[in-house]
Amino acid sequence: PRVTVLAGGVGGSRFVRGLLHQLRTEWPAAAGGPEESMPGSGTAASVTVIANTGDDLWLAGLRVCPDLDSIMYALGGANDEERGWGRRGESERVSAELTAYGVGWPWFTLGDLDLGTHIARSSWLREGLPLSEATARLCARWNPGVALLPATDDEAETLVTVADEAGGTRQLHFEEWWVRHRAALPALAFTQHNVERARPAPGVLEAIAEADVVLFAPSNPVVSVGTILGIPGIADAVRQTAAPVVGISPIIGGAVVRGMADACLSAIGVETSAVAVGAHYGARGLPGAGLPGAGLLDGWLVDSADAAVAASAATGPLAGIRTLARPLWFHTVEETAAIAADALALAARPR
Ligand code: GDP
Ligand code: FO1
Ligand code: CA
Repeated sequence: PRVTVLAGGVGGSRFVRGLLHQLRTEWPAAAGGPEESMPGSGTAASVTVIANTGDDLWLAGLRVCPDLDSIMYALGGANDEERGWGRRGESERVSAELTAYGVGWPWFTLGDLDLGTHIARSSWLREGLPLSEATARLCARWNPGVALLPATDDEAETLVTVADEAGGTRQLHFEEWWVRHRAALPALAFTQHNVERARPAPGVLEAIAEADVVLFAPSNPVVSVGTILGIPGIADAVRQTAAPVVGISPIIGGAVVRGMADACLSAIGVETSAVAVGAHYGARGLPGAGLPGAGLLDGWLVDSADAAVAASAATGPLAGIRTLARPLWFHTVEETAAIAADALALAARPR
């Protein structure tokens, strides 16, 4: 099957690693009865990841793409597993030099090895190549095992609106809000700068339209999946694809597993719960609850801890969405592969 995943950095890359493990070890042997067999079975498995580019920024004259790099390094086996971002075995000599010159952000560390990636990418961008082509060239070295596409080649950075001292508001880059302030400044709104001018990168709409299954990784619904869906044309492609669309909840038992999704969700008026996030994405073919237009999901995979609330929401907020409750913690790659298998099984259930 052709599987297309919308993904952010840490949650996205962990999930895709499990998905690849699942497809490589269980496919095609996993095909069970007709209900369990995957759409598109019979073809070789291929995975396209559409990555969030809202976290991207120019820093020290270089284009930094945190989520693309997190996915590329993680799937290429070069990531720092504990930190969740950047390269394993990293050193920070250049960063100290930049800080001594007052260049860049002293609280945002570009590691020496990671800087090689940013320099190579920026060099290609300055030659006039689009980000998607620069990403393909970087991936030629890391062999992530997926087609890794930026959501857009255009710059549409996520800005966070917070209160200022004078009683008004100001905007800061998402990375400043998250890394410098650790999400401690209450977020009033998230906006994508110049998003109205952004177009989906080459291959993005095709990957959604021609997929056998479309998955929303358990990534941040606002600043990862939300910003991908915010690029004009992408949400409509999800609404119109013939493939089943299944999301995996990043919220377990009313809490974010890690990160700042709760602060992001409250800014857009969505409760931090698996039911509320599923309802926010909405049921395909029905008027959307949160996003403009119709909803996006055929299926919503929630954690076993949320089984009862999801079942009781089936005739209310989650009406029109097939739900399945299974363990959703990414402890080992095998457990993560089982989550991916559950998502694919949910996608294969008849509508
Ligand atoms: P980021 O770009 O690095 O912030 O990563 P993503 O947006 O891809 O993913 C962040 C989300 O991953 C967080 O909101 C978490 O709720 C979610 N997450 C992290 N670990 C797990 C896990 O073990 N299981 C599930 N279901 N979600 C997780
Ligand atoms: N996260 C941090 O918490 N501190 C950093 O200094 C930092 C530097 C950094 C450099 C390159 C890169 O690709 C990612 C980096 N991150 C850093 C992670 C980044 O903040 C991610 O966007 C978040 O994890 C949210 O997606
Ligand atoms: Ca991110």
